[in-house]
Amino acid sequence: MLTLAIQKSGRLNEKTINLLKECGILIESSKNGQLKTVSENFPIQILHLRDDDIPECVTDSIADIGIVGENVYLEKQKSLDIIEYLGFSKCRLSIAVGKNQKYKSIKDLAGMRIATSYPNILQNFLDVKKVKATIHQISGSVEIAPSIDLADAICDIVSTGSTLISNGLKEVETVIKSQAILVANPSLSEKKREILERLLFRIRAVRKAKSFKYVVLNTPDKSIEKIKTILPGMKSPTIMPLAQKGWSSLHSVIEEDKFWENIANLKEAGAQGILVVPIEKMIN
Ligand code: PRT
Ligand code: ZN
Repeated sequence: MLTLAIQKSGRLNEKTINLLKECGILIESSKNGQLKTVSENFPIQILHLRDDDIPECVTDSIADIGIVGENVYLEKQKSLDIIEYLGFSKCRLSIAVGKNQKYKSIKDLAGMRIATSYPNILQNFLDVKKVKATIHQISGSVEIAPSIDLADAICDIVSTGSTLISNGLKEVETVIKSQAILVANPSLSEKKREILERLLFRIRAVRKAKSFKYVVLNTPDKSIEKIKTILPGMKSPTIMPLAQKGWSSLHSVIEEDKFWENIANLKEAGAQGILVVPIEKMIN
């Protein structure tokens, strides 16, 4: 049995549970503050924790693996194996100053008081940039620190940027980019590693499927070669004749982020009736 620590509630929770569901792993949700739940159909038990406690729990082998924001993992300075970047809960840790404050370069941070909940990451960043500033560690509502004269700048998590704007701040430096990651204790037993590999296989199939789309289109036979170069597919596209002579149906997969770039090329090559369908799982 493998023990996975996940966030009990908050921004990571729903997406983590969804990922497990998409991997076909059924778990009970943590009702009535339950700390531990067991999967009905996969050898895994779930510890429901505050995200800040996850790196330490995995380090201390209370959990074998954990899903946590890279920002929290880096701040806690624990030495775990990063097994996989999961692509959700993307954000950045940024430095912001008052919107009317003059700011030309990072040197302008010298001598400032910077409020943050991420003192370790910030100190490391300032050291690398050779800037001397004072770090004020506060645990919440960092964005109001400048308005109550507790700090001259802040270093906090930014996603859309609207919290900064509504507090009269402007983003001036990105300290790190972050997303949810799967971390593991470096000394897992052989048996646990096997279960982790099975889990990872499923996570990768789900994630890969999300970045591809299944494409079905009709094409005049004379355009097939050209369309094949635009849509190479996993091995090569499937081509089937249509009832109408001189036409074929072509099935292939395409990377989601290349789709819009290629759609004009497909039309230009003569493709018609283009259908784009989501893929649930993708295994090479
Ligand atoms: O209770 P627990 O300790 O488990 O949770 P928490 O309150 O410490 O964390 P939570 O649930 O807020 O966030 C969990 C993780 O989600 C973070 O560690 C990040 O990895 C990630 N994440 C992604 C975010 C955001 N986006 C985010 N926007 N974490 C926080 N924010 C906050 C930010 O602190 C700021 O107050 O949202 C505000 C900024 O958002 P924008 O969209 O206005 O820029
Ligand atoms: Zn937290």
